[in-house]
This record gives sequence, structure tokens and C-alpha cells, in this order.
Amino acid sequence: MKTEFLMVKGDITKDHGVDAIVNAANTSLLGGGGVDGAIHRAAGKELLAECRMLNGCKTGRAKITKAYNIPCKYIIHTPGPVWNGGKSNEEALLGSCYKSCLELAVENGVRSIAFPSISTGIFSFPLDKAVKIAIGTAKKFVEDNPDKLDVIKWVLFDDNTFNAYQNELNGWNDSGEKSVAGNDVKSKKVICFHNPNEENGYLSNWYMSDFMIDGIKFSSLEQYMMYMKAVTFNDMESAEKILSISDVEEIKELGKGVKNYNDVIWNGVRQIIVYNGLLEKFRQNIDLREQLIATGDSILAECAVSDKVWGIGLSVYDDDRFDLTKWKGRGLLGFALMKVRDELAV
Ligand code: AR6
Repeated sequence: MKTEFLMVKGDITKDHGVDAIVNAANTSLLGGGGVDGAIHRAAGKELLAECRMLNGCKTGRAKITKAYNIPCKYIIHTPGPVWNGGKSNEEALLGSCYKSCLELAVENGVRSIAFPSISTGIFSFPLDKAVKIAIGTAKKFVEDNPDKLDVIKWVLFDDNTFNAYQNELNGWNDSGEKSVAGNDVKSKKVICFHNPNEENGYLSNWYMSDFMIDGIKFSSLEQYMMYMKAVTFNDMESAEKILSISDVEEIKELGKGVKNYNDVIWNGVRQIIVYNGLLEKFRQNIDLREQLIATGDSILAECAVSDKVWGIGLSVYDDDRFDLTKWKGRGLLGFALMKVRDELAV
């Protein structure tokens, strides 16, 4: 049977009908943020106990464990390279991650495997380069090891990553050869937003719009996000203060002062928190929901110069804002909004 290559958008900890999933770990193998944090949370404490016995893992190599509460047989853990400008052998190391995982899979009788996008999150490996290495390495492995695997799948968390992998895969023909890759993303319209009182301001986290979650009323997404940040780190005093005011600037300041704050944990959970908040903001405000759905399949971009995480790191006046390859930030808010749009449009 020919090995099938598949791309899906979603959470890798859910049931994807595969024998093994891959974890984008770090060399300690003791958990972290991003997909690693999600996998450890979903698998349960026994996974950490098994990982403690493994004595870590070198970058570019892989180790295998049981999957515990995750619905598959194994988890293959691989520490990807941290992007360091490309001069530290990062590309070869990323290829080695995929190869090591596939070898370990075959050695353990795994016939179907699901990967996340290794290294392109917290480790900042450029997505355009990573997709070529990921799919190219897997295609080469299949060529060298025919009939060993039924399915190689990527489970990708956000639209941008999903589109990049899908486009790269589309560039390969059935005989396993690479042709010129199409790029859907480039042909799409980019809709920009920034201040709540300016054009498309309803997409901003500072836009005032009431919604309820778990019996608590929030007056803006910023308030929900900062409240959840305080709750995540068990700083209930800040959480209460954040709930008691509606001024978004003050709320943001309170959010910055949350006690016991830990970057790694926040990086892991923030996207899910924002997604859940946005889903309710737009579900519960019919006019906002209609405006969001009316953006069709446009790319949504928060044009905040100084925000390279949620924003695209460019201003609403910068011509480069329409070209995703020139963005200086990750634009996570826009991608979360697009995911919510997908969810509400059905
Ligand atoms: N399912 C699928 N993909 C996910 C999920 C999920 N549940 N959650 C996040 N992603 P990252 P890295 C995507 O940062 O760059 C950890 O702290 C995410 O959107 O998880 O290899 C480790 O312990 C992105 O596209 O991994 C390491 O210290 C992709 O997974 C470090 O992060 C990879 O993002 C590894 O960084």
C-alpha cells in the first residue's frame, strides 16, 4: 500500500486514528509549553513519570513512550532545533527530527503517524523553510522505505501553518516529485485592524463588547484574556481587580503585573484562552459575528508594530502588511479570529 500524506487542522492530542503522535519536545523531555504542554496535559502524569526515566534526548533525535490517556499507542518525542538565524545546522537538525521519528515508528511497528509542526512555534523556525524540510524528509523516507507506513499526517494548529503545509504538499505530484508550489495565501485579501475606534476595530481585543463565560460577564476580550492570565497563575487578587474595571488600558497594566507569571506556561495556554474568548465574543454578539463572517476567506491581520506575537509587527500604514512573507510578527490574533470565523460560519 502506498503511504498516504494528509494535512488536517486541529489539536494533535485528540483522536486522529493513528498509531503514534509526535511531540515537539525539548531536550529535557520533561514537558513545556505549546504542543508539548498540551500533550503532557492530555496524556496525564504517568507520561511525565515515564519521560523522567529517559535521561532526555538530543536535538534531532527521538525517543518513544506510551500514550496513556491520548487515544493512540505511542508518543514519539523529538526536540527540534531552536532557530538561530540558520547558521547552527538548524535545517539538518530539523530533517533529522523527522527522520529519527519515522525510523523509530517503523522499528516499533507503527503504521500511521501524526506530526505537529516541529520547531515553528516557540523555537521560531521559519515556517516556509520548515514545511519543505518536513515534507521533503518524509517523502524521501517513504521512497527509501516503501510499504512501511500507511499514513503520515500533520495535525496543524492554526490556519497559517495549515495553509503552508497544505500548499507544500500540493506541490508534490503523485509520483513523489516536487513541482512548483502554488501559494493560496498570497492570493488572499488581507484585512487589517488595530485600534478599536478605527476601521475593522471590532476585531481588536480592546473593542467593548459584553459576553459571558462560565457565568462571568466580560466587557472586552482584553478583560477576559487578562482575567484568565491571572487565574492561570492563581493570582486571584489581580483577577478580582481586573473584573472590577472595564478600562482596557488599566486592565492591560494589571495583566502585566500578574504574580507567579511564567512565560513557558503562558505561551502554551494563551492561544487556546484567546480562541475560547473570541468564540464567545463573536457567538454572543450577532452583529459582530455577521461582520466577522462577511470577511470571507480574507487573512485577518492585527497591525501592531510593537506586538510580534499577536500582531504582525507592522503598522496599518506599512505596505508590507499585505505580504505575509514580510510580516515581522506572528499575527496570532488574526489567526485565532480566522479559526473562530471558520467555526461560526458552519
Ligand atoms: N496540536 C497541534 N499543534 C499544536 C498544538 C496542539 N495541541 N499546540 C500547539 N501547536 P511549539 P516548538 C502548534 O511551540 O516550536 C515547548 O515548550 C503550534 O501552533 O509547541 O518545537 C517545548 O517543551 C506550532 O505550530 O513547538 C519546547 O521547549 C507547533 O505546534 C518548545 O516548546 C509547534 O509549536 C518547542 O518549540
